[in-house]
Amino acid sequence: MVQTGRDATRAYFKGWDERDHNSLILRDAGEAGMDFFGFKVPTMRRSTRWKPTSRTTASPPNASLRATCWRPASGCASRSPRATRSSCTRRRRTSATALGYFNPPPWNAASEVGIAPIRMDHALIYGPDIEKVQALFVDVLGFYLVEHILLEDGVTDLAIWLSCSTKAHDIALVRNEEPGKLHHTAFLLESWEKVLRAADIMSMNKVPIDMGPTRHGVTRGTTIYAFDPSGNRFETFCGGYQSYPDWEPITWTWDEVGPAVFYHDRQLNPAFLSVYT
Ligand code: M3P
Ligand code: FE
Repeated sequence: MVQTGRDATRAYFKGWDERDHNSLILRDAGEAGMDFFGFKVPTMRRSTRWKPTSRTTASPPNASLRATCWRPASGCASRSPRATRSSCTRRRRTSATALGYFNPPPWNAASEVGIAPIRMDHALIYGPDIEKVQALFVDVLGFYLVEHILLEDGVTDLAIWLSCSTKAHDIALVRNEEPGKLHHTAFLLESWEKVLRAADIMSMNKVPIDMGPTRHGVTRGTTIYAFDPSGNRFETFCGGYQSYPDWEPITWTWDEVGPAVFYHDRQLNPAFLSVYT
């Protein structure tokens, strides 16, 4: 990634084709994990009253709502250093891109350095109450369900994929007893070839690969998971399709959970599910 700044406690980065000042902030901490994950909104308007819909739970997601805060575009300070939280950010000041804003070439040297993801793509978080988090994201933040995997009972969700754009997902959630955990953050690559090239670069640099290169059934995305030196899992991902807000969600049943997550192996790797930060 391109480093775009540094201060006493933080380092700022972005993918080579991102226009904001940064999409990733790293800070020194005693443990791995994520402070917050931000979504852009068109205007800095406060969300109004909670209104449950038939598509979500009837009770307000108070705990989740409390965990969401609005912040001005310039303010990146986190109130709680460890909780996994989301924030909504208005468009930041336009920042320099590698290619510029006038008559740009399709790529340049910056887009060839290292794995060189285009941009931040999504995060996958773990927690116990998927229904309430889904209600928050759908009814309050305006996301829509793209895909979900059902548990053995055929009714309850094991995992959900939500989008606030035409990307196959902007955030995903997996049910887990322990709340407030990060499974991975994902960075977007242009093609399957770039995913393979990423695996080569990881091996050249002895980066511990967790899974892949392979393909997800869910989203049809191609993927590698690896760990950074702090122990956070990251994904280099090439998206499989585009989705739309009026899209009928895709359902994966429990008997097909293996190929839903890893289409070629057709089975889940227990360490993949149980290691999170
Ligand atoms: C993805 C994705 C899990 C599934 C992960 C899927 C943790 O990361 O990008 O679709 O079960
Ligand atoms: Fe992912």
